[in-house]
Amino acid sequence: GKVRAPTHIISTISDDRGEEPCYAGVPMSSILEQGFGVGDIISLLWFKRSLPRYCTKFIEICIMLCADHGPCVSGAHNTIVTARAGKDLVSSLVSGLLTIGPRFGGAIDDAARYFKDAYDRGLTPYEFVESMKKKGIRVPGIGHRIKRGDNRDKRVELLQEFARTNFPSVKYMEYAVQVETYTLTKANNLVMNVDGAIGSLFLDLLAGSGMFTKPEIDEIVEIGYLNGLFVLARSIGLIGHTFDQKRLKQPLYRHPWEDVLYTK
Ligand code: Q5B
Repeated sequence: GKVRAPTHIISTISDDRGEEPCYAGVPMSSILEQGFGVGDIISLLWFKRSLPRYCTKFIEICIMLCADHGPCVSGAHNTIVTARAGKDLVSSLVSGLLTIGPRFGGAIDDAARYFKDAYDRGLTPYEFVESMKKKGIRVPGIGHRIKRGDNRDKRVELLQEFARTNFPSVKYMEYAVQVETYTLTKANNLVMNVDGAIGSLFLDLLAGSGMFTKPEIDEIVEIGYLNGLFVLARSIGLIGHTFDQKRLKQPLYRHPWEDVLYTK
């Protein structure tokens, strides 16, 4: 019989060998015929399944709300400086993306991991926050440089509002809100941030949609899919900042001496 030569790559999400490309087995023409949006495409390519409309809508809202947050945040700042140094689009984009991490935008996966672990183990918000403090770990998804208890992040409110109306259950989000209530008693800047809102709500999406088994949820949280939402979303804004600087013909950036403390 025929002997198949061993392959060097295994791929399970897409296939371009036929008449038309397929995402998770769904042909491109069917994707267009069914009016799929970017949330559906993410569902197919990241989760390898079609998710219900409220889930894909939630994914799209995350992308829209995280697309940009002004020129002063870490990612945009790097992109602007790089574009002004005369570098190309991809260099400017990746220099901004490289700032995404545990402090800036890349706390979604850890927020999901820690909120899930604490909620599933039945820790009270007090026990959770104080145990993190003992370990010297900042609670991912909590804290913001400019948002405060009396100046909440509108994006967080919008995500919560959507989920309260459309999700079957928001138990992880409610837990994160209780955590925030406790952290706010410690300091006024310890609000739930957009990473915390997405991290906790995605746990509710995974657990409540009935589309994932428990081992699948554990694997998604362990591998860490969710920072991908911020990376994808913020790329839109970072590309915009690159074009903006080029359009404005901005010169090489040099930080002013007056804004540096020179000391021994
Ligand atoms: N403290 C975000 O810190 C920030 C604490 C905490 C316990 C915490 C900090 C943090 C976790 C990571 C996270 C996502 C670095 C943020 C984002 C996207 C963005 C960005 C934008 C966009 C801010 C003052 C005191 C210290 C700290 C304590 C702070 N956070 N304790 N748990 N989580 N959060 N990141 O203001 O006793 O004085 O030593 O790491 O979720 O990135 O818009 O800018 O869309 O672009 O620099 O929204 O919260 O405060 O470092 O001076 O700390 O609070 O231990 O206590 P800050 P610090 P002490 S959303």
